[in-house]
Amino acid sequence: MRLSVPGRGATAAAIAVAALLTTSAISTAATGTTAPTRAAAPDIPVANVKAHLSQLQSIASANGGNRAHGSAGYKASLDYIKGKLDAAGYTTTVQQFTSSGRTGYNLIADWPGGDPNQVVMSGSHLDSVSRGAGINDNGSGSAAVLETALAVSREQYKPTKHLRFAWWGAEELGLVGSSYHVRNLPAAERTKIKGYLNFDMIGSPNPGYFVYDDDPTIERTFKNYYAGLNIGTEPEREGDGRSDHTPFKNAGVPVGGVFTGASTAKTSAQAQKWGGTAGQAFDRCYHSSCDTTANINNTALDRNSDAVAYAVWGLSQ
Ligand code: DTR
Ligand code: CA
Ligand code: ZN
Ligand code: ZN
Repeated sequence: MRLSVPGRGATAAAIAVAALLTTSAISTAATGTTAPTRAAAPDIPVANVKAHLSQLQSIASANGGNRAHGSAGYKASLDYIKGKLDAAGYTTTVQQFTSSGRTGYNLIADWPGGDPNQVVMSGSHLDSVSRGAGINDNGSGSAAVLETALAVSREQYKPTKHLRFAWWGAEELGLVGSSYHVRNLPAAERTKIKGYLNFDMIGSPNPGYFVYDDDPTIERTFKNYYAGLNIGTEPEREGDGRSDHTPFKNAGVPVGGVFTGASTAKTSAQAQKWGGTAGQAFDRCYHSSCDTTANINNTALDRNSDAVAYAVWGLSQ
């Protein structure tokens, strides 16, 4: 679901304009001056996102069925993501912590370049609950953020701001990894983060399209993306403060994100607006053993993966 600047009806002229817009500046023939322009976000291939989900599923299956904090499945998930990022030219850092007597890890990946005093950060928790593989919660966010980071590398994107990506450990134990990270950030580093975008459950099988109503600029960015697809969104209300954006928000960092719903039932008004099944949970496999690769709505995953890229591009230039 590419949302190109000229609109989705791709005429030859629109394609030509889109091509021009990917350059850093265009000269205006009339005045001879140059106007700064914005690079269009790429269409994230949902097949690539799904391939990462298959890998996370295989990792869980080979390690007792889950990717929970302190397990071999968690560490293997982290190594998988880190390997892809290292090969793509990221500077990666593994941050270790202890929770409930077990070692946990956050993975931080910096894309070299951009203004170090203006950081745009995107993150997802990588741990599952112990009951299952955690493919919607939260392989979905983890894979979409990974594929967006890989798209940055493929395009050799040179944003004005500095891009950072994160995969958090032990979210399911109470936002442990992200809280540890924020607590250990020096104040000077914290204030450089101009926005933190969170992606936790973005491919629910009976999806809703929820946008966090936190920072107005970030919220507007996601709403614009959905407006371009003609999809009405709703503010995220299923337990505000229940994911890794909360420690950032509490530290004064502007936050935002999207979410497709957990155990709350879809109303009939929502089913009319978004399709799917009224009276049924957005994710009937939430925190269950059936949260496997079968527990993903491809359309929602595709739209939200593209929303990640749209926001990362849009907020970094
Ligand atoms: N943090 C969740 C599920 C969850 C519930 N409400 C929200 C709102 C926004 C993102 C996520 C969630 C979990 O990992 O279980
Ligand atoms: Ca896509
Ligand atoms: Zn969860
Ligand atoms: Zn989650």
